[in-house]
Amino acid sequence: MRIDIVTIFPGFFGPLQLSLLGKATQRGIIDVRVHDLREWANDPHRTVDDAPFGGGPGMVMTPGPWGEALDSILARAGVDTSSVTPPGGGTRLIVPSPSGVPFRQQSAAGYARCDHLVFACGRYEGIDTRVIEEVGTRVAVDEVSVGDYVLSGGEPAALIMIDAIARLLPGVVGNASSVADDSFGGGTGPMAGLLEGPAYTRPREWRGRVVPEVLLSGDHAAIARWRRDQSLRRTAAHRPDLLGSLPAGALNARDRQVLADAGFPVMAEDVAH
Ligand code: 6GU
Repeated sequence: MRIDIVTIFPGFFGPLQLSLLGKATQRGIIDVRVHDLREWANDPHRTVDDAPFGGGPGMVMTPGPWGEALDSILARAGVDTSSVTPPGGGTRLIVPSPSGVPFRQQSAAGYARCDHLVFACGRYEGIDTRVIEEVGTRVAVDEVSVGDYVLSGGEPAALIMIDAIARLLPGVVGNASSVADDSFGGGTGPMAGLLEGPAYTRPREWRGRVVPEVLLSGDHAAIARWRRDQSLRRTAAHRPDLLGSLPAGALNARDRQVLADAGFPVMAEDVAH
């Protein structure tokens, strides 16, 4: 997958050379290019922002440099500029924005099927909206938010999205099933829609705290049931909203009992909608 990033802070993307993403680059699975927007500013001060029309605080990024940057990157990538790319392939432009559509595990899975992603990182007050409109006549554009809080710019949001997308590409994460079982993994397995429970490793006892006996029992059915109980409790405690959006029939009588014992009674009607 080719990934182009346009930013006024190229140094922000140093972390892409580390860890899993660094390995994915070395293996040729992702090819990340970071571009400094100011290369396309044509005044001596390399200006990229200006005061908002209509007044208000902060600055808005000017359309000129953005238009030229994106033209250049899309042309170099051989994008057919005459038509919008269909979803699920080709090139997409992602504009991180607190006003965008929510980024979810399913969004990451969709982007992981693209050949080429371009991230346009603007500062918090945003990019002149005509850039998004105009480029959107030539390539699929998504304004995307990573959560209900405000960041100072799109860069950390782009890092988050690139990490979530890249780890879904074949060969990036060693064990494919560790991707499928994750919280929000979107898998169709028994844990679909629930948060992951706690994990333990050696030593068996640490600072007087022992590993739950069942995990040492070798009884795979009992271990699976215990893990499901833990997932249910953690989901109820941390993300009760997720329990409400489980598909009908996702919770059996035992699951309901576990939730009731934990103080989160779930009525049959709550899950079968
Ligand atoms: Cl994508 N950008 C900014 N600046 N703030 C955000 C965000 C994005 N997502 C949540 N907050």
